[in-house]
Amino acid sequence: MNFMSAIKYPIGLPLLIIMMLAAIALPSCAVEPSAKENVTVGLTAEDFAFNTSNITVPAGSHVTVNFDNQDSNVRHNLAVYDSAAMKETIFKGELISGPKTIVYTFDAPAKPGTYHFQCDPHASMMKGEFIVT
Ligand SMILES: [Cu+2]
Repeated sequence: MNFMSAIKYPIGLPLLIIMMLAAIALPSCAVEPSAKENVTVGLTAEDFAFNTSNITVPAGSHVTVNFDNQDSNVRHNLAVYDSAAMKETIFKGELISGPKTIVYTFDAPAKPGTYHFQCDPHASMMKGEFIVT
């Protein structure tokens, strides 16, 4: 063993360990999803009706819904399901009694498609398409 290899080894081993750790850590950083798109939607409930019959958001976006319930002493909410059959719940907002506003936040489905939104207590009257593009 010459002088140089005796010197290199104690320096080289920690460096090798650092490089191995970096190799393990870096790919997991690389697959992190890019920053979510933020979307803000206004939704009003008045006279047992929503002010819109469709809400469109980008796939996987972070959705903020400014919900305004204008019906005095009536509880409304926003809930999003895979379909009107409600097999899969995407988001179920807290019921609020009007007149009151609430801010709901949730993530849109990653898969584009036409989903369903409604007010849970009045689903037959208050409903629409939740479209993910
Ligand atoms: Cu309602």
